[in-house]
Amino acid sequence: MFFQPDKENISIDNLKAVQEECLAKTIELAGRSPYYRKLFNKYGLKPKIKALKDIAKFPFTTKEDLRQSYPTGMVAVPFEEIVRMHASSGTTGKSTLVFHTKKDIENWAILVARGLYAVGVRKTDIFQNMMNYGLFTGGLGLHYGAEKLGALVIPAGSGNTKKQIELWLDLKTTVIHITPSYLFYLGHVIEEEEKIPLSKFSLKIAIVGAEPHSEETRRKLENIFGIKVFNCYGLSEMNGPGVAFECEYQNGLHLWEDHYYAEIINPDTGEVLPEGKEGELVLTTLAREGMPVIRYRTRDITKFIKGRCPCGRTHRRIERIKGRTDDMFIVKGVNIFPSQIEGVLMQIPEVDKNYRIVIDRYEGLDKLIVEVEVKKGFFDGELSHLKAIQDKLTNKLKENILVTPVVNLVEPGSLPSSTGKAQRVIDKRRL
Ligand code: DLL
Repeated sequence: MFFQPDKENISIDNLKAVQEECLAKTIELAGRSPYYRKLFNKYGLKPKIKALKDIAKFPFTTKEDLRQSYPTGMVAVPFEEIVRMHASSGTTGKSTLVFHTKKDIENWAILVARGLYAVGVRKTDIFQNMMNYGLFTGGLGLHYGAEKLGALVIPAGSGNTKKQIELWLDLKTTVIHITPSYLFYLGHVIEEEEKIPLSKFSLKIAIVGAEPHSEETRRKLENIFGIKVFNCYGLSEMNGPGVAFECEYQNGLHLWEDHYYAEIINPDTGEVLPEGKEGELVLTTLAREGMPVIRYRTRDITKFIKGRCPCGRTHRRIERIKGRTDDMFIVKGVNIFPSQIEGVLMQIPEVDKNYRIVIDRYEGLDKLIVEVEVKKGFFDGELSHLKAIQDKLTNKLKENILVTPVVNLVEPGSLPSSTGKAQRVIDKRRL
């Protein structure tokens, strides 16, 4: 049993009091790191706050600031207190490093265990962790959380798909942790290559995260595997997975507010938005010792869901991440998030498990190409059948994104697949 009612169902007033106390400690501690000490001096800020609203005096921290303080400029405790380091999975520039004390690792495991329990994982479960172990936080983060809960953890890592399936069958895995794109790929290999009936698997739950995905994708994965799929959000700068987790109601992700102070801002102006408005999530660590981070701009777009969750947890829920401010692309002047395209595709029964978005420019005009894998049965040699699917997809996409795409239908398994975070958008205008 891993449920902390005194913390998870805490009254709003008490939660605010906890946040105020922890925020004061965090600001004081952050002032001991070389990066924040210099920053506070520059702005004439005292590392002290009296009330939660005082956080507004402090500037945002960005990915670039983390890079500038590479490697250890934000560490706030004597270095011998640090027991673990992780890094972000960024593909450009220097990685951003995050350092943890023993207590930080323990707290992170507790938050993950809370989330796992909330979606129904128990001590009796066999938990196969299909995320990459190493600098990436998806492997060790969920590993420690699932162990804390008492489940049997199989540290399978990502990739090596045939071995994964073998372990999955032989050990009667009941819960997996995986990216949504890898789960689609696994489904393809099981059905089309290994031809194993899904009834042979004991799977009940998949925890998915690490990349944006739509509600339609969740439903499609649930139908393919006959399981429940739950969303887990996090980022390495804030430990990793487990910042926010769905509960059994699948209606938003509870953000653990005793460990993170959350704000939603207008990404263009930095203005803090009223509750319920969509914008960029900004997070402050409230209990981290090794590397406190103040007002970190996640670049993730979401909003708070108003009202209480029937599960009784009082920590506010965020909507699933719509995308990242830097994932949004503009075609013919229209702003589009890949998740909008995914949401349309995954509702259409003829669509199989993978797709890709290519943006190009011909004779000065933007062209949006959507490549879609179509289920095998529809490649029956009748061109008119394919044309009908193509027209349906083009019209549905146009209704939703207001741009007419070129839809290319391809056979299942023909688009590049991923065992980690998928790269779905190729913007040739930037190449
Ligand atoms: O992806 C941590 C993680 C691992 C989360 C496993 C969940 C599960 P980073 O590599 O630092 O850390 O990437 C963080 O990934 O800012 C989001 O843009 C995106 N992301 C993470 N989880 C979700 C999610 C991990 N559930 C970045 N939905 C974040 C949408 C997500 N996007």
